[in-house]
Amino acid sequence: MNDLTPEREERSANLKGLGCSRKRVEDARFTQGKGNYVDDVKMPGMLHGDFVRSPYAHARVVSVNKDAALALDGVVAVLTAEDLAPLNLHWMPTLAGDKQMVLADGKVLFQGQEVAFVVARDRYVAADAVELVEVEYEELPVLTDPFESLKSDVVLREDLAGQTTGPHGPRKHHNHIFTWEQGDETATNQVLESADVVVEESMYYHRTHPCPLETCGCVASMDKVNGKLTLWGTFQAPHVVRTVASMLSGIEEHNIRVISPDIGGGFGNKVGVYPGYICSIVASIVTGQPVKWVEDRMENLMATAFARDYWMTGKIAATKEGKITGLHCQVTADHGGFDACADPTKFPAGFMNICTGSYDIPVAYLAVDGVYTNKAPGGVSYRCSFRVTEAVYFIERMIEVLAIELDMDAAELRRINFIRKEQFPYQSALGWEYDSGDYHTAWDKALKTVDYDGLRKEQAERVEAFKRGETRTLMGIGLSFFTEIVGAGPVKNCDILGMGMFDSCEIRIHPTGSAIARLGTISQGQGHATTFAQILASEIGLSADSITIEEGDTDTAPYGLGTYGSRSTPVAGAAAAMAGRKIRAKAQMIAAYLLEVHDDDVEFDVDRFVVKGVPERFKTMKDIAYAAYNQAIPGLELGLEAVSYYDPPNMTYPFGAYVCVMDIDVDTGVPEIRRFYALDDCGTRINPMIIEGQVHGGLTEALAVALGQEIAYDKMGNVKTATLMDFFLPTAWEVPNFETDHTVTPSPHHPIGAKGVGESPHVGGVPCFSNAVQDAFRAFGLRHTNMPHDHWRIWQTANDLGLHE
Ligand code: PCD
Repeated sequence: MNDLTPEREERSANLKGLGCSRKRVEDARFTQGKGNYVDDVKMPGMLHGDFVRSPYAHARVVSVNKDAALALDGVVAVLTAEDLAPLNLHWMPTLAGDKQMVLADGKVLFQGQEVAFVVARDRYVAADAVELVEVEYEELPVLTDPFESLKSDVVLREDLAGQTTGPHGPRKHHNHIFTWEQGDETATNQVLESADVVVEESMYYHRTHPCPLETCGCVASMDKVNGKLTLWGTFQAPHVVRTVASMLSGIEEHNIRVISPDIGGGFGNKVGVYPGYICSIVASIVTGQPVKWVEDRMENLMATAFARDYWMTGKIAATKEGKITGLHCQVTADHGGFDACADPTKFPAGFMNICTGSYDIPVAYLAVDGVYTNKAPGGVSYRCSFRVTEAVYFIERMIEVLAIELDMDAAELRRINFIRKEQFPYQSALGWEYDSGDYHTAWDKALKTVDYDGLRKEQAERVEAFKRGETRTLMGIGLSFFTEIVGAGPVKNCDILGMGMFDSCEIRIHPTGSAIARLGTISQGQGHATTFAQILASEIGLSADSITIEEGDTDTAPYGLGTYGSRSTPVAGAAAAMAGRKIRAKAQMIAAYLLEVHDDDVEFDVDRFVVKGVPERFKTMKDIAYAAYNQAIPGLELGLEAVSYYDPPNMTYPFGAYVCVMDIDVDTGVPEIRRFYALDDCGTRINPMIIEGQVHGGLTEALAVALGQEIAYDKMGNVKTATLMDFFLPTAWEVPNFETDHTVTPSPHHPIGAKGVGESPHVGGVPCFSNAVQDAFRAFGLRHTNMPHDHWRIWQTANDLGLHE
């Protein structure tokens, strides 16, 4: 913007538009405890629901006795599957085309499964009554391992017995869900057979959980007088919830109002539809009173959407010089008791087929088998776009393993295989079109900043010192280069439950030159109220401070598919820019009329329209807004409003280069992160400060997943990590200082060139932390060891390598 005269520069700065590190407008209420979360919704006569949950991972429900619970003072109702069956609500459709029990119908399939729903005067009475419901179970054999499940005679889903085809094609076994194949298997196998070098590696991306600070919950309020159902909830996709609620309940969609108030973190956990929502709605319809259901932490960890649980085997082929020639990837995906994965319909394994990563790999093949086990359903993209984190972890580990096999430097191996700048838009072997990228520039900048060569030298010296017995710490240099794929749509490729994945923005300019804009997305902490106003400020020339952003109320917001998969900027952000341009187009006509010149003789200049070549003749956007309501202009309607429903032509492909330097104490297994450098390229940057916050948050969650966070089960299907005593949630204590950096490669198809960024640091961070741990032991013969790298497992790795002798 250095072409601006000082005066224009000042006007431009006043807008607080694109590129401004504008302070988050939502923080005024958050930092003062004035946020309005679901649990803050309190209504007269409101009842409280709580679940009776199964202690067993697999059991027949022989009987449920509600008598003692119903006898407790304050208990209003106890619902079981039998009560829901006449309404046909004892099962519900999942986002993956499967169906899921709302309340146990004859059997339970995972520990923590919902068996009965108690409704009581207050939360405490409800909890007491839960204890009084007597359920008789008959235990069944438990399958927690997907490979065993595929061989077992035990039929997990009796409701599907005999069905040889599912929503995603043929089923090979009664516990098999689908096989999803992408790419050319024959060609890939041919390359693997004739290649100079082929390495094979198997890895497990463990089951974990998004664990937002606020758990999932809702308040359902059925007004029997006007027939209107209002549902407040922790929903990442409020409009989708409204449509599903309408389809399930038969209540017409205009009579359902879904409100997502402030949300205390989503991370994919709040995309799916949970039994608690259905039960609360039914309970409110039955009792005629509002019903609140908010799960506790243990319920959240045990029963709501898990993430990952992918067993991945890769084969990578290369020339002796390290040029990759082919990639084969076979995945066994543990989906738990019901296939409730949140993915676009045509992608039963999400965007796992971006597993060729940032590399120019001519042929590739991917096959994913989905399998039922006795674990919780879900399968959400915890801070990644539909399984991208699995894909990126897979390829970034395969690269490391190939580097070991070739005895090559892993940074150099990446460099010679990167997709080159001039190859964009790039067609990947598994069917994606990467919109833009400049990987070499980013990589060189990253390596130079951290003095990569110096680090390798230091590492080699450390290895020698260790061998001489002078030190007991090893140094790991973790590298990762990732490409994300965010912004689903386009509608022709991506839908959820048949609803195309577009998004929307509606703007209304007020006469005094301020505005309200509503979008189909919903912030869960990302700061949309701050950043969407910035996009609009630059488009329409009104200060971001004069623009209110509203999301999450289906009675007022235009239809949208919600916020997950970093899609808000690529899709709703684009809708905002497009709606802004419509406003500008009308404003141009108004300005021309007011200035008494032809439409083509005025041009937009930051916050005004000026007569071309006569900058002193202008009308500001404020003048124009006023005129739009108060001046009868021939041929123009009054008012200044616009709406855009945006169907993106493609997804956006943000990328980044990360380096982690770690010192590992071989005797305790404790890793000390010395340095973490993250370079992100998300195209045009809307708010650098918010981006930095997003990167810090995503890296923190990456650290968690790589270094300890997991949902672990024992053989009986007991969840071993159902409290924050056992489930690792990092705090300031564990989190290192993160250094952030960037390059800017705009998206060629996005109206303002922006790509998503919220998930990137997680996607790139997990392999970076993991590679650092593994790299520390490379000199001692380690090829691969599975995450999470908690202290005990790191110690075990050192022990297995004989480093404790
Ligand atoms: N941005 C800027 N620039 C650019 C891009 C972006 O500035 N270029 C910014 C925006 O505006 C916002 C943010 O940043 O505010 C983000 O964005 P994105 O990327 O677009 O995204 P979104 O859609 O909005 O969001 C979503 C994401 C996700 S997906 C996740 S997980 C996470 C993240 O986001 N989550 C969260 N981040 C966050 N943060 C917070 N605080 N919280 C939360 O919860 Mo998924 O799928 O759901 O799993």
